[in-house]
Amino acid sequence: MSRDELEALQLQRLQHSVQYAYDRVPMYTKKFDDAGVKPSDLKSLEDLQKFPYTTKEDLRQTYPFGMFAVPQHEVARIHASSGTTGRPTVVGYTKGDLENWATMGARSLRASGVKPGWKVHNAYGYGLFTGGLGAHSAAEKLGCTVIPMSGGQTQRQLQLIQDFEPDAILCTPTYLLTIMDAMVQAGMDPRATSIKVAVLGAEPWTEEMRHELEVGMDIDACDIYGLSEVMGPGVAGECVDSKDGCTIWEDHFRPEIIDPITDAVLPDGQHGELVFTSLTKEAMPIIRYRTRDLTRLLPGTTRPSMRRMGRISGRSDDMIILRGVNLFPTQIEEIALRVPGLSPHFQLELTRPKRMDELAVRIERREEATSDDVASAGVELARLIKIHIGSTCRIDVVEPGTLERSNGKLKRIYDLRDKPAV
Ligand code: DLL
Repeated sequence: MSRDELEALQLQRLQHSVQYAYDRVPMYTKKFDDAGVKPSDLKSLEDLQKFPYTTKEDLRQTYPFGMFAVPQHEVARIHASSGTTGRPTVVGYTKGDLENWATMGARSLRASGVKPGWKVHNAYGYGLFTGGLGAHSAAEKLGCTVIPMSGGQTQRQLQLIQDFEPDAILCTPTYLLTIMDAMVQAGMDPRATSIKVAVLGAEPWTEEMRHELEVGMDIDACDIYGLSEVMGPGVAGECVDSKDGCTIWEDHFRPEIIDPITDAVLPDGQHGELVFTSLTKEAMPIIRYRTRDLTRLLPGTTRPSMRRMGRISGRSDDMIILRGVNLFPTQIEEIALRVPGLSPHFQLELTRPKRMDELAVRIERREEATSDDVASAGVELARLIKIHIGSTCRIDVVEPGTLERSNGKLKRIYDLRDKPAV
């Protein structure tokens, strides 16, 4: 399909999706009416800019099922994301939505080098989190044998990897590092397992981490992106041949990049906040959803008609301003991976004990770190952060596995600066 053909399809689907949302979801009816726009105003793809954004707050206000566009008996499945505060965000899928999701997930896995007939070890968490069941259906749809291990129980993961000999593993990138470290600890050679491909997502990661996993495990490691509000894993997937960012499945989603401060739409190539509009969703159509994820749109390569997204560099709500210096947690990760003995599992704690902001980095040591490594690691990390970011901070090196995780993800930032002192 050429780009022109794809855009013609997008416009046709977009017109339907916007009309459908307006007719069936009172929140959209009101939002469009308040903004003075009608679905019939959408005559070109650019006209989408006339429509208002949807935010996580809109989803919270319609909790639990107010965003659904079909009667409950047509909702085949519900997922929810916990979020950091307050009510969870609830999402629903019709049978048709689940079918499309599995198809896009299968496409993502296939692009990343997973092949039909392979054994796939799925270590994304099962349950309300979209990762486990989303990746499961994707692998099943592709024709793989799925091992639904879920997250956690690292020793058991090692045993099943040894005994079942999977060809691919699906999990968060930091969890694969935990698995790799645990293998070394257990005397296994991580380069000698049956795993050839890892499809990793659900949290930001870096090229440094890709390199470490690929070399450390002798695998191809590819990225997969998604979010519950839009669908789940498989909104975009990375191609193993190019490893140049995730291709967005633009026959089902229309992406935009906006300036998170002015809300203006930015041209391709510029960095900003990613916004998605669903083109085919039935249970919960989503119009111009502000993901808060920061990235940019790039031209298609392996799939020329569909655009890619760059790596997520951070979230617009995750940027820390520390004594005037802008800082994203991924910058700390890049630096931490250069220090022997340190893992990329860390949390940032911001306080303002007197009048100055203070940053503390709590970071887990590697399982295999020597006592010499640990002694010098904190000092070295503080030194590198000072050189590369310009900020002074306190480092606490903690034991492996001690920082709290949810769905395999760490809560990266504790901003206690505006909280009253206790
Ligand atoms: O994390 C869905 C998912 C599961 C994607 C498994 C990939 C693999 P949520 O829990 O709703 O859904 O979290 C969505 O996670 O807005 C991003 O901030 C982040 N995220 C997801 N994938 C990536 C990625 C799932 N590949 C939020 N790179 C998103 C960076 C990612 N961040």
